[in-house]
Amino acid sequence: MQENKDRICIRELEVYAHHGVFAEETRLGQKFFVNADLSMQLRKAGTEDDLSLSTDYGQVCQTIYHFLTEHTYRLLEAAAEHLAERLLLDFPGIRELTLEIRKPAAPIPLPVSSVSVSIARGWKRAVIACGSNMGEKERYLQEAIDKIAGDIKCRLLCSADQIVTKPYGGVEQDEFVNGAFLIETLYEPEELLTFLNRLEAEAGRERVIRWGPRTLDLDIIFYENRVVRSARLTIPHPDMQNRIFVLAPLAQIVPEWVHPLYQKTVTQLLEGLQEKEMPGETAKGSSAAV
Ligand code: A4P
Ligand code: MG
Repeated sequence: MQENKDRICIRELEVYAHHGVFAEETRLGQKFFVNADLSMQLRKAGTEDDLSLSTDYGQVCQTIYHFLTEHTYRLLEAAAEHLAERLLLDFPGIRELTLEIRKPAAPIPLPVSSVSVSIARGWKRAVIACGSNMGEKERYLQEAIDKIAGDIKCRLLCSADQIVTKPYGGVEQDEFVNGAFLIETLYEPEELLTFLNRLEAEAGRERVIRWGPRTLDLDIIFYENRVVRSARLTIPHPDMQNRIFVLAPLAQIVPEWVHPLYQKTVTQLLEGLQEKEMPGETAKGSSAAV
């Protein structure tokens, strides 16, 4: 797919506000200038000449103005971070933005014309696999999906059918119900993991045996095409390519998603695994129960 380069650009919006580390800055206030580049799809609004198919830049300016005058932050970084989030939440057409807040009269005793902070933020796509093999399995999965859909920083785009699967990994335990869903989120990967771990805890999840029984397991499979390797988090999920109970639901919702390390689509990974596990059988139709 071709990269979307459509933008609405706001330049040098002047706002008198009270952000700063020094007491005089928050007491007296000073001028700030805001630049914003809003990334969105403008083709339809352009061809139809219809404002309702675009984002009203007048309203965006009003939101920036009111937000910066009604809040006080010590740091430009904090003002920019919170303002970016507000714009992404309030204007659904904005997928990504860059935001610069400039302070022309920063209290620096040197001949500097201005300082500014510039950040880029946006909605990111993530694929999450879910599983349960204790208690009311379907209900645990459904409640997790409902909570994710209800979270202000997540949008549920689609979810796969739930499938019943045999336990994988050698632990003697009850069969699983598995699923997967695609979201757009404002959480960064580690924040998303913290949020998902909270949902697992709310479902009464206890971590006793590795790969053992659980009320709810939520694993981040993909986050955009990023590769993450930290102490807490590995993305893409390191064992996904060996699990039909992950790949089969994924093939329903994101068949063309390319694994950033293997450079294969989900469909190719699934077909490769099925061929390995069940040589000679056709890939399609054999993946529902594992
Ligand atoms: N972690 C690292 N990367 C990720 C990621 N991408 N997404 C860390 C989520 N978590 C990630 O996981 C241990 C730690 O992995 C987390 O604290 C997080 O910091 P866990 O869920 O607490 O422990 P676990 O589930 O026992 O281990 P693991 O390796 O995550 O197991 P899996 O991969 O979750 O597999 N059989 C069937 N049929 N269906 C299943 O769903 N699930 C498992 C567990 C075993 N067999 C199964 C199924
Ligand atoms: Mg897990």
